[in-house]
Amino acid sequence: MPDEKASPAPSEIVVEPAWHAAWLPDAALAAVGRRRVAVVGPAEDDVLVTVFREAERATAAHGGDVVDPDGAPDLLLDARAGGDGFRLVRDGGRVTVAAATATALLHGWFHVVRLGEAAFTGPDADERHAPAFALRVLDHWDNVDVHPVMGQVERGYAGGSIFYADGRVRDDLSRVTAYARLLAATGIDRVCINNVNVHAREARLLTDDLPEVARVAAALRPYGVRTHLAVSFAAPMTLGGLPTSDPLDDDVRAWWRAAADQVWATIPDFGGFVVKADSEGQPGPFAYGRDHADGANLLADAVAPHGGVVHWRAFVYDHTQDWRDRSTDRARAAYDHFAPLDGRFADNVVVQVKHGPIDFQTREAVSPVLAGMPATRLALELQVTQEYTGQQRHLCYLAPWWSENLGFRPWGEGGAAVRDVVAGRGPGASPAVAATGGGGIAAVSNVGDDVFWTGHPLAQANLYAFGRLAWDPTLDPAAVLDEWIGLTFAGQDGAVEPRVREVLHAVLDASWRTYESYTAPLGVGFMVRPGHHYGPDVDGYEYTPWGTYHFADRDGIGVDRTRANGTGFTGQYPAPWRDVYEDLATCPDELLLFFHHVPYTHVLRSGVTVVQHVYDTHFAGVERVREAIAAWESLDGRVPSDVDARVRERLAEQLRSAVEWRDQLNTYFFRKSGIPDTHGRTIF
Ligand code: GCV
Repeated sequence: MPDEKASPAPSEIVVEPAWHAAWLPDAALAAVGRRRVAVVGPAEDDVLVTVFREAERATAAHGGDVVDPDGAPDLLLDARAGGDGFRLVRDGGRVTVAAATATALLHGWFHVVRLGEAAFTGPDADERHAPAFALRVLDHWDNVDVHPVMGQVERGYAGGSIFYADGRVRDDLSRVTAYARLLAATGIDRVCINNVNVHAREARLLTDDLPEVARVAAALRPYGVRTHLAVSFAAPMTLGGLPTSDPLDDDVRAWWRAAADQVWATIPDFGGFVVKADSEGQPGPFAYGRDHADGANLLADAVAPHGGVVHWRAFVYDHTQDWRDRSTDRARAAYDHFAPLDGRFADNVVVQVKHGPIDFQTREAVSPVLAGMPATRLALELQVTQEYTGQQRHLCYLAPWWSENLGFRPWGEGGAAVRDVVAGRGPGASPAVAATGGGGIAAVSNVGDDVFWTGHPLAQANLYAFGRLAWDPTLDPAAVLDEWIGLTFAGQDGAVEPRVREVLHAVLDASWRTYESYTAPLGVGFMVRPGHHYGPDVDGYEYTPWGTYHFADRDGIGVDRTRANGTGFTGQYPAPWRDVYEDLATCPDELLLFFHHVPYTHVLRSGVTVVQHVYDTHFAGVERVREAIAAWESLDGRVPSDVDARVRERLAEQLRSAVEWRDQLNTYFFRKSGIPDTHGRTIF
């Protein structure tokens, strides 16, 4: 056991052949595995035992050794230091990683793994590494039962849940621990294990099934990952038998306090609750004439004695709109509901805001809520699962998109960025927001019980990149991809064949823009098949209650969200964006149809008309997919055959689907406008 005098323990390492090793194949451990490694710290800490076992696993696979700290280790891992994160000191090729907690030490271990040989051969250094965000959460939209419409994992494209099977928590949770290991290697340390749409069965996780939740927590804990639950606002009624869930009712308050007490009595390191309230049919405070601060503070009060957090989602809008009503704008809804409540949320409430004002589209503006609540802890919510970005059948490396969102500066050049706001460092941040470090970041996971975890093997890169950007949002997405390639495709010597690296960059680096180019254009969004959201259907949502319209007619297309003539949404932004978006002349091309209704003949800043842009990008997008296929095929045996086969199958579907998108979109725009393609290409 690791203690002040660590010595190797008998190996209990289990090899997991049932699923793909993702970014932690043993080959990726080659550099550390060849060294002499020592671990010191409190032996009773479960996570320190994990660090020790990781060192054992690596050295057993690659011929190194786990040694006592006084046995001249090449790598000393020491959990007795102070400060946040971990400190890495390299002195003449000898590396010491020191941290105050075993979890931080584990993150330091994986940092060394990631660096490989460079960890030991680089110049002398003394570096401190700490995560940018205190809260780094993955949300699972997993149901215990298989939902008749949504399946087991809502918007899941990688099979069933890794947590549940046969209507209950799985007996064998070893895969959950393997998942926690992958997450720890990126720096993620919190997971919410059930869907924010909390159905009757899943609501019981909070009470009757708590011992089962405790088993999941125990499976995540060795890798320093804490468990959260999504709860139903109506739980006092549906589970507690009370006549109301009114947040100001004393019995309701007492019920939530007792429920929280029981949760923490069962799982002492439990993280907190996630709540989707008054949204898409979920219950909430509106039923009692209360607002979202009343609702969130009710739960915050219950979890506060335990140091718990409430992630309260800002995804609140009217999903029963009338398409004839041009004055209601879904994009406005979150700001209209939440910005007036700024300053009223308790210190342990995090308001979780989708990156865009609508719903995880391939392209939309950054949500103005992120700039409108300086006295509230805000979290940025991203979607790793590819609901609107190809459903893990299309290649779509999302890190460049997330990076744009994190780096967006709502107050203009020189001002704070979104990544500063959610770290509690936005302009005018209240002392409480600054002191807590803000609300951090959360994302919907893309993982299921598929052998490759993510359906498309290359969609693993998105999960990896989310974790890395959650740790350091300033990282370059291409560099993050390079890390992922280096780990995932490591050969036995720990190195990656140059051609493999080259092809993976070629097919992934720009894949988000490729996907954008053959789907909905210029920020207009949606145009997907209703319900499952896969494939094109330009008018699929046009006359529905969901509030996602493009207003195409024979002359033009787009949503007028200006203050001058439209819904006034542009006014929710601070300067300069409120004016940049308002003015056709300055609005960025890629968001033009998000903010303006324009004629098809409108000339973009790029110099081409809107309709010609649609034709050009849709033809080009399909060509990019063909190039990706050719590049992948050129690998010819350089990647494992199971990965190769799955990727080829997905690429074939991507091409089929991209052609369908191209032809439907081009034909739609041609039929509406009657304007031919200037290059005379085939439009049906
Ligand atoms: C979990 C979108 C998705 C829903 C999801 C919702 C949300 O509307 O289509 O499946 O529900 O977002 O984020 O709550």
